[in-house]
Amino acid sequence: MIRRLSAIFVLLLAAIGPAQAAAPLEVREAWIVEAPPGASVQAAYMQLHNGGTASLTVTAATSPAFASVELHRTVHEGPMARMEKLPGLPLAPGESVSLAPGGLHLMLIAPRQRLSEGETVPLELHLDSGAAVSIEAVVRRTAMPADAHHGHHHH
Ligand SMILES: [Cu+2]
Repeated sequence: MIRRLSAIFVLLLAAIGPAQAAAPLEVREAWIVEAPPGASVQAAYMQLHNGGTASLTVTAATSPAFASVELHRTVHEGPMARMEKLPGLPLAPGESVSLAPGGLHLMLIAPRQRLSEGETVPLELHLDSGAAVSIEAVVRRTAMPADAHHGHHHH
């Protein structure tokens, strides 16, 4: 009798757990710019969509392949471009946001090893709700003037 009750309890936990962890954030086309040897930062881009009925905010990101990850925006001031760190990226219900070259990006700081074209890198996006969304970004080779310049310091 006791054994049967505990089996039911385990089933209930299994049913409740994933539902609470689910996040309405949809992530597509995540990719990372292949960096030259010795580069200290790399940019990641992706399409974000809030498929839920409530607002959400991406508050942080992490990756086991990098020491830290920041949310950045490239700001153009005349001929100059600089990057600023954002505290979070809010998405209204149904809203889509592009992280794309020359604009919003994830700044991947201090790679633990050099990543080659075609490799996939796990990333985790953390939301204000406490949920996290795990994605994989593929490394691509491309010319990237705006977000990979050297006038940017992380110390
Ligand atoms: Cu940046």
